[in-house]
Amino acid sequence: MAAILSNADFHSLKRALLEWIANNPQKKLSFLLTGKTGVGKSRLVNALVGENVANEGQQRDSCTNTATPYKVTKEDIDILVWDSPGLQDGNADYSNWYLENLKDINSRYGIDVVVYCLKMDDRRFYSEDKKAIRKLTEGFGKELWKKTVIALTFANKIQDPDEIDDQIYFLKELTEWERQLRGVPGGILTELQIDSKVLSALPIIPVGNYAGMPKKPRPLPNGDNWLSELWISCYSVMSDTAGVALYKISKNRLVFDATAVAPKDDPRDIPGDIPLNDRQQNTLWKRMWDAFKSFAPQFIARSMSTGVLAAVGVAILRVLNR
Ligand SMILES: Nc1nc2c(ncn2[C@@H]2O[C@H](COP(=O)(O)OP(=O)(O)O)[C@@H](O)[C@H]2O)c(=O)[nH]1
Ligand SMILES: [Mg+2]
Repeated sequence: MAAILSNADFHSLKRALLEWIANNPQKKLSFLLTGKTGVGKSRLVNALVGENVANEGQQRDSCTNTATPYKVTKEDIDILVWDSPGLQDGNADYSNWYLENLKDINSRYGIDVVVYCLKMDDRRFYSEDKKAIRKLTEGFGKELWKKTVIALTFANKIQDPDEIDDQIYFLKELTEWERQLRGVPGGILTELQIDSKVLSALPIIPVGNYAGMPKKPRPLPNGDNWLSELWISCYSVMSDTAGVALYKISKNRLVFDATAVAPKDDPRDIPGDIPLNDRQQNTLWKRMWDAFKSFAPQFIARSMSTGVLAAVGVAILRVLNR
């Protein structure tokens, strides 16, 4: 069988891709974390960024704090984390103030991804959260949901109270959250008339760190590695240039390992590895290739169909990661 891509082609494609990544114009990444105090925003963003950027367990209560982001620089990219618990505290004056503040941040710095945190083991979807979701939509427009990931935190704590089957119970709880968020009819986002395509693409990701759990690392009840899914979901909703910036700050942690499911790290630490399974690897390449291909017309022109390149793409990503 003839090789679909010659060695020389493979190497020049790899070089072109590396150069394109290195020349990515975006030098900052701006994350907005929102959700009630104590839902795990700080812990989640630390895991995502791979550094202790936000102080876990600490309350940033005063109004002045939202305007000051947590900051860290990685691979020459300034990472800004805006932490806004104030939208969900039920105080209408405050939440208006927070919203104006966020709009100001957005116009000055841009927000690359919004992570809306809800505590999965809460027995109910709080009206404060529903109000905050309405407010955010009024303030930023429906487009906001195109760059949002909904994180269901404390997912590792979900256990069947009847002790019959944790996995089934977990999937039932997940379905119930999905229904309350984007169910037709009845989901809050459906009520807000967010475009159905945007809604079906909106990632709703159970995430769970191990704090407070027995020290044994544990995957989610459905066996997923929550960090990998969170990472690829953020990558998927970001703009092309923001996605490359996220790839750059995470490159050393990405592991192209189809079999890895559960985080291996000490539960008390920020997880190191982000193992990507086959599906996640393909998602990464597909998005990256869509953004990159117009910079590599020579490869498309020379009898290499997009399909062929897509097939070798993951192989190239693996090589880049060595
Ligand atoms: N079991 C468990 N504990 C968590 C999780 N996320 C955060 N925590 C703990 O919950 C507390 C509050 O977390 P933090 O990130 O500070 O919440 P924030 O107020 O939303 O920023 C901390 O003690 C965390 O260690 C999670 O997913 N599972
Ligand atoms: Mg916090």
